[in-house]
Amino acid sequence: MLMTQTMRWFGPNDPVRLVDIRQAGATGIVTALHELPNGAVWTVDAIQARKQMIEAAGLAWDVVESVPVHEGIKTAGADWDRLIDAYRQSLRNLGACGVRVVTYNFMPLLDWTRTDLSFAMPDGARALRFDWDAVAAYDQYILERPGAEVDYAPDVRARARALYDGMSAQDRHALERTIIAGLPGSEESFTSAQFLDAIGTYRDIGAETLRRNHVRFLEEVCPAAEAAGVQLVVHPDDPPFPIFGLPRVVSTEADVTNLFRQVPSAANGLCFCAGSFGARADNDLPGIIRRLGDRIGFVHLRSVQREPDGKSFHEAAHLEGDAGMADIVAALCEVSDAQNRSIPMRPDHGHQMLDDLNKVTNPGYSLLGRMRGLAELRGLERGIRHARGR
Ligand code: DNO
Repeated sequence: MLMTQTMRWFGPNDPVRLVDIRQAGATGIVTALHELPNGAVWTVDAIQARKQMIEAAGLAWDVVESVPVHEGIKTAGADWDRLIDAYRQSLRNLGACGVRVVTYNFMPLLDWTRTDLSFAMPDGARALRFDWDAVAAYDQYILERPGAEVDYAPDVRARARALYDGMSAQDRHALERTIIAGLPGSEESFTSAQFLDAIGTYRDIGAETLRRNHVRFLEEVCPAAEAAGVQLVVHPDDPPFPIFGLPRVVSTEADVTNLFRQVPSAANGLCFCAGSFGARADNDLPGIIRRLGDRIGFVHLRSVQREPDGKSFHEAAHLEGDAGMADIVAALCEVSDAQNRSIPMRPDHGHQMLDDLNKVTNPGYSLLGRMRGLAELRGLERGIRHARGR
């Protein structure tokens, strides 16, 4: 069965309109009630109102991205019970409204992180980039995180110093905003002072504790999700390794397999993100799909081009870069056919290109680059199926 083509939409304030998404050829929408504060219950009325808006445009609300997991859950703080109750209630309300796939992540403090939102590609388009030297420069010389230097190899430290010294005050400010002010869809936003403070809340929370809190969260909410007919799909860490001394525990196939082993509920699923997993060369992307296919409830398709230092990357066009998109889509075709279901996918991120270069856009979420990506991906899927005779 063909994948269900969706696009992310940030709600009524998104400069990309529902009619644009429909013309791009998607049938489904991926969105959230972004206006609600983290930890609030999503009411049936609010969900219904958004759903009607989407349906009035001839589209379906296929996936929620995301119902945010509050920091008080990630850190198992004092407010745990109230936050878990609110989360369960939001899932019940979504299920009652017929919205059945809910994405979330378990990254401490920061969601996805980049250092450059306007990296020039050879064809003149602009891409998102994550540069480890720039992270090191920010961490050591702008954030001035105590002890940061132990996280960087001597050659990285030397390059970071030179990078920082060559930056104007404006460049330094821009780097800071890019890293911590919150990219589209992010759940938190900080100043450097607030960020440093917040990092302190993880002083006693290493990877093991964070994993435990994640399992506990799933044990508490999966039964409610199952009863509501909702699948929770965890989004992998982006990038898939610790940054700023904060643990990240959903970075590899083993991390995810472990979660499924510990919480076997059918409501415990995966949002397979080719870009996030793909930033690590040791993640076998088609293999993850083949082995964990029955858990995959949603797919983000994009391709990163890894850079030689093993940490940095930029976002290539959807069929270029290191992902190996043809093998990924072929594996998805196998999984969906074996299970006779249509898996919702969206073209993730996209270059800022053509007319969008002259517009104010949400980084990674301008229309034309994603429309190009979706067109290429749907062609790839049809081509693979045609060659296989189905
Ligand atoms: C970035 C997105 C992430 C994702 C969250 C899921 O473009 O893929 O922000 O939505 O991590 O909770």
